Order: sequence, then structure tokens, then C-alpha cells
Amino acid sequence: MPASSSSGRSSTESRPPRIIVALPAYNEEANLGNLLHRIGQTLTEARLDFSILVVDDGSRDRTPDILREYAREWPLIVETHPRNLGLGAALRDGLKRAAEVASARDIIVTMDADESHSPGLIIRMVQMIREGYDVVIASRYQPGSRVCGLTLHRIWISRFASLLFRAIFPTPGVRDFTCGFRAYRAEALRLAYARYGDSLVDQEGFQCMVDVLLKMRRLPLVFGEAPMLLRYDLKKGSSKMRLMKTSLATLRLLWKRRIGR
Ligand SMILES: Nc1nc2c(ncn2[C@@H]2O[C@H](COP(=O)(O)OP(=O)(O)O)[C@@H](O)[C@H]2O)c(=O)[nH]1
Ligand SMILES: [Mg+2]
Repeated sequence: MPASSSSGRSSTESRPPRIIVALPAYNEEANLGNLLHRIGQTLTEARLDFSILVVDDGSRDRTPDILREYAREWPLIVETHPRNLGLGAALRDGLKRAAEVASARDIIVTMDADESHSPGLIIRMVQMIREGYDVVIASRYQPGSRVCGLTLHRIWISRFASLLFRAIFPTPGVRDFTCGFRAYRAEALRLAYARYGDSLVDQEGFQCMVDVLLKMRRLPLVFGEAPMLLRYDLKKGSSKMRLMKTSLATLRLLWKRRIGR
């Protein structure tokens, strides 16, 4: 049974769902201010109730100043790690805090803090959750998807990853296993925490994203994808993902999960 129909609580709540946008951020001074502004503007124009939750993972640039500045304008929750713990730890703390502050009908969105993910797509993802999906992935592999500014070798590695995961972990509705831009029905995330506890996010590096999905696919949830316009050309600064390290860690994870651990 999908998470959407597993609780009677939701129908008794009167306030409209709130969107909680969780952003892991590490040294994102070049992108964060503009992104926060775009998220705030987009969701305000769409008349959606929202909060933005940023996990500042020990940034040593102006990221904390930007957060202080934007907290005056937008509903911002900030979690700070005194030192850099990595994307896995940021996602772990961000999702957990978001699940704690959310009520059953709320929607939790994760996205990169680097401006390559468009806030406009949140509207469509939220709509899909309202239609009944429990988890919606912004996907590079749906008709209508487009990728701008990504190097060819990263495009091919991502495509290879998609084919590999689809072959080994076929999941109805899912083609893009690695993208960090997702929307979760809060109730679905709670179900995942009830099943896995804190081990829901226990991978250190960038492979944490795919791992959450591999765990959630075992639950009775409905997955869907929205075609994404990936604007890698808008990203200022270089990628923080170490390609070789992440690829090897992802292959190790794939093997581990394949043999059921
Ligand atoms: N919290 C935290 N976030 C990180 C770290 N490294 C990267 N990120 C964030 O993770 C997201 C993805 O990183 P990014 O450089 O955009 O990777 P790419 O899009 O795959 O090239 C961005 O929002 C980064 O700020 C880290 O060590 N800690
Ligand atoms: Mg990115």
C-alpha cells in the first residue's frame, strides 16, 4: 500500500502542506544567495507554504554570512557542522531534521546548493506528490529532460550508472538513481525511518543518494520521475564530487546491496 493511503491522520489536518527544501551546502558562497532567492521567489509566487533547511557543513567561505542575511528575508532553518563531515553526514542530518519538523502531509525536497537544479521544477514535483506519488525524482532520463554544460565523460558515466542500476535494481518509475534532486512525501520518509532508523542514511560520500533509494525501493511506495533541465552551466565553481572515488564507492555499494547487506 502506498504511504499516501497508509495513515488516516492526513485527512484530519486542515493546513495546506508545507514544502521543506533541504540543501546540503559546503563552501557555496558563489551559488547559495541566488539560489535561496530563486527558491523563495518561486514558491512564494506559487503560493506554497515553505521552509528552507540548509546544512552548512563546516563551510569556510562566506556561506554562513549569506545564510544569516537570507534568514531575515526567508523562513530559513540552519544546521551547522563545526567542521566538514561530507555530503553523507549533511544528508543524514538534513533529512532527519526535515522529517522531524514535517507533519504527515508535508513534502520534503532535497536539491544541490549549486544552482544546477531549477527551483521551478519543485512545483511540478509537488504536483506529482499531490497526484499520489510518494517519491518523485528529478530525472535526466525522461522524455523532455535536458542537460546543459556537463562534460561528456560525466554524461556517459551517469548514463552507465542509470543502466546498471535499472538492470540490477529494477524499480517501477525510476531511471535516475543518482540525482540528488528529489521530493519525498513526509509520510514516506517516516515509513523509511521506521524501517531503517538512522541507518537510512549511513553512506559517507556522494553514494548516499543512491543508497537511500535502494533502501526505500524495498518499501511499499510509489516512485515517479519529472523530466529535469540540468543547468550545469549555471554552476559557479567546480564540482565537489570526486568522480573516481564516488564511482568506486558506488560500485562497492551496488555489490553490497546486491548480496543483501
Ligand atoms: N554538506 C556538504 N555538502 C557537500 C559537500 N560536498 C558537496 N556538497 C554539496 O553537495 C551538493 C552536490 O555537490 P556538487 O559540487 O554540486 O556535485 P555535482 O553536482 O555532482 O557536481 C552541493 O549542494 C554541495 O554544496 C560536503 O562535504 N558537505
Ligand atoms: Mg550539483
